[in-house]
Amino acid sequence: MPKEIPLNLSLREKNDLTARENRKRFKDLGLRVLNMIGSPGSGKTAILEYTARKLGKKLAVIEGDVATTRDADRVRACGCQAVQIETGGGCHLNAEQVQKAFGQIDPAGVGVLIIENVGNLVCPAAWDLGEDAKVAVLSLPEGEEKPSKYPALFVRAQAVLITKIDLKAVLDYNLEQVKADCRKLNSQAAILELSAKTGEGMEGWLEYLTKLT
Ligand SMILES: Nc1nc2c(ncn2[C@@H]2O[C@H](COP(=O)(O)OP(=O)(O)OP(=O)(O)O)[C@@H](O)[C@H]2O)c(=O)[nH]1
Ligand SMILES: [Mg+2]
Repeated sequence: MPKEIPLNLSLREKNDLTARENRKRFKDLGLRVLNMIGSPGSGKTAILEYTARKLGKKLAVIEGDVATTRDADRVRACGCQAVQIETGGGCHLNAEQVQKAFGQIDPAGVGVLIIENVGNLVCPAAWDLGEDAKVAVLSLPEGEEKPSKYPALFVRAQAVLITKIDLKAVLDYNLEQVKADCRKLNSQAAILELSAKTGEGMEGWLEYLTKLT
């Protein structure tokens, strides 16, 4: 039966209703769901490729990009289900897009669903998709001031993945300052340092995922 949505709701209210439906469906299926958010090129898909190689079919991924199916193709090639959403210009995913994309996933045997949001440090943080937690991805080449300049994501994230740490020496990056800035915004978030390129710190991320399930 088609669902009834009152006409006078704002876009945000409609989104939140659908997000609630998603959350219930995920819970009923026993799925843990993460909404991964970070700047374009911060290394989100690289982390998912690594994760897919380790978790295989226990992981499913929904990819959000403005255009192309490249990220879903990359992650699928590493051994898990992956569905691409092309927003055609939209700078963030919404709950309805996720609901439709999830319809293409076979949940049997899947423990964790990770939604890679459109590369953007601002807009995705404001839209609920029905996830259990938002995960911020912050890469060293973006610079040290990003958490302070774009706080909305870091305030809401349950985990901050500081990635591309293999570049620390070249970039002369003040990791301790960045972690202190993150903690100032959100004292509860787990902060993990890692590199999808060298694998350094990735066991901490995999452990974080294991504890979710
Ligand atoms: N040195 C280094 N490079 C990395 C690392 N992770 C990703 N990269 C590189 O960073 C670039 C962007 O990586 P992606 O994983 O595509 O980034 P993304 O966040 O998914 O990008 P969008 O989907 O466009 O937002 C690629 O050239 C990767 O090879 C890392 O840990 N270390
Ligand atoms: Mg990507």
